[in-house]
Amino acid sequence: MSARLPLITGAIVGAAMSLAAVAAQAEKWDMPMAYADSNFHTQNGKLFAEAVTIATGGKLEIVVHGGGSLFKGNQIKRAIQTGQAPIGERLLSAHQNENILFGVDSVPFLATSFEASAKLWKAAKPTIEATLAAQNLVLLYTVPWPPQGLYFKKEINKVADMKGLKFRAYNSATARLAELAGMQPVQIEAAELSQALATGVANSFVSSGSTGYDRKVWEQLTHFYDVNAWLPRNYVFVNKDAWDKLDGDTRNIVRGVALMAEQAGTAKSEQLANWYLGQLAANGMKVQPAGTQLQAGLEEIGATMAGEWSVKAGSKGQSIIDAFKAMK
Ligand code: PCA
Repeated sequence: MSARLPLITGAIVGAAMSLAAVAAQAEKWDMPMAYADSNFHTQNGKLFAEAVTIATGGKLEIVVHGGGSLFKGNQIKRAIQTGQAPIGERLLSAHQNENILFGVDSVPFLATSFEASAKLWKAAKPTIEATLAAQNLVLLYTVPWPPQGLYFKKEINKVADMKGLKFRAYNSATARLAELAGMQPVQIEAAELSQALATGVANSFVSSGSTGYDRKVWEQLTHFYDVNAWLPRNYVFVNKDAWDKLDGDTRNIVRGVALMAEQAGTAKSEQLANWYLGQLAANGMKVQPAGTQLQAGLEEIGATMAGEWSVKAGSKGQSIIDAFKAMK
């Protein structure tokens, strides 16, 4: 009996030591996200975080901070690159002014449905992933916003009717669209959109039904034109140094959960797209397709922008477009 005691004691001490080792390795990652807590991207990000925490047995705990509460949208990429936060989510095309390739999903009328958006992403992903890797960032997953349409405070029948409006932009492509339509662009994060509309800083914008719904824009605006111009993506990414500190098993778990988050988030976006438009209408907005003249004018602007994008994006951009077109 007594001879076995040291063995048992040894086992207990051993177990306690390995528990202590696990506790010492446990990591907590803060994850800044730019959009409202109620937004579907943020909800999806929270599920991703929770699933990682569960699947790693608490070894890696991810805590989401939505609504730009930890870092504002336009600060998130820098915060991750400099290691102020290990993981975050941002609108990919917001970095188009830094590298034109990041704007591949915001070329008007290039990919106008969920199906086309998935193909375009498949064509672009290797290049985007490599571009991020060169910036010390690891791409985890992306989810598209529903198709982009135009919001106004009056009826718009042709591009000329937009002249002089103050147009809220969320990246350089949307600012360029404003310029080409004779409007004044003003860069505003979704988190500040309601206030910008209420104070008259902006009186029009392009976005999904999702953001119109999140920001209750029916309180100021009256018309939505459902033009399906493009489907921009949010992406979730990790600082490479933080990533390299994880052990191989944990990295595999994060990769697996990210894959499911991409599928779930994309399905949600598609499921909700028309529901959001229904909500805009239920709250009094006139939701309709663009008339023929407006559509033709927008397509002309789109063609100009696609040409400008191609010139700037050079051969890397051309390979993406060629790969995308070959999938059709
Ligand atoms: N909502 C975001 C980006 C695209 C979208 O649908 C926004 O308006 O900021």
